[in-house]
Amino acid sequence: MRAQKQIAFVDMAAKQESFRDAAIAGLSQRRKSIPSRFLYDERGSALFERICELPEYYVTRTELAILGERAGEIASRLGPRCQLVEFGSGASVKVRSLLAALSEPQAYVPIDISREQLRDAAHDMARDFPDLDVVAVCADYSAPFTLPPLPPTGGGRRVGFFPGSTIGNFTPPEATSFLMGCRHLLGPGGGMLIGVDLKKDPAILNAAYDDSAGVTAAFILNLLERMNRELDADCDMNRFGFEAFYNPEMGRVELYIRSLVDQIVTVAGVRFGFTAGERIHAEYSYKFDLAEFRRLAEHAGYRSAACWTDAARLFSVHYLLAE
Ligand code: AVI
Repeated sequence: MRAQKQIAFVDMAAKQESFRDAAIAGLSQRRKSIPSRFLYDERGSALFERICELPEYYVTRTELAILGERAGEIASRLGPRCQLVEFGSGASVKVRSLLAALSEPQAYVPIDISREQLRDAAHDMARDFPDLDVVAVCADYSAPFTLPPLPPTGGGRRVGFFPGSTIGNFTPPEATSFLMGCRHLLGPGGGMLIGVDLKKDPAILNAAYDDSAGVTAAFILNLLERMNRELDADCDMNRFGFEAFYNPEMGRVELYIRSLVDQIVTVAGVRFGFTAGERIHAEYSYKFDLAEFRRLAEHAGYRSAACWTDAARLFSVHYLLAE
């Protein structure tokens, strides 16, 4: 048994872009848009958790099944005494089966923008994995940042964990620079374990992103309700709708808010005109085939070391090594 391990909390999120600035800048563009990271306020995060439980949203349960069923194989690829750095760790759920399977993992570094959830999750992880150093970092991992000094690896590999196909919410150039940034953070010999949603029958994708219970619609339209709550906006929710569809040419699901009528909306004292049918872009969710994702990883300076999928080939988990 190793000595009692430590838990540390590092706050690097002081200078976050404000929702007000992002909303005003995004709504001032010819093609209106609001960055998808603003979907995740308290209500948005709760709605996203409900999305993960939806029968149509295969993503979460399929990835969890791959991580659970292949935990042994994945652990032996990562090797003994590794440090896991999770980007966007949330409640630290998916990492558990992996940590439990790893041989003598040394440290877990959850990185998340949501301070309270990060603090709670770090304490739970330290309690449930008493042999692990837990270094929680409050930061926006999609913006450049440096990690605090990490405990020595004890000879193991430093591995980034980025589940959920959140990589698909970046455009491909953004995904490439994110992966390059991770490579620099993790250092020589670093690895990345990434969940990547696969291209498939568009009917499955359309159902997953426009579910019959309307939870995804509520999740996306919450951007307007968040503006009403936080930015003194006057969006009338009866005058906006939701639209989501798979665009096969671009290989992505596109999610929008649609104005149902000609109208003027005030947000933080600024007036924005909408024509009937005009859209606000809220999110992309890119889908890849295995070779496409490997090419993207190669551009970012990695080689593909292993890849696991479910039997129906809905989802993939890639293990990349820095070249
Ligand atoms: C977080 N991310 C991977 C989700 C996705 O599938 O792109 C976000 C989401 N948006 C609507 N449904 C789920």
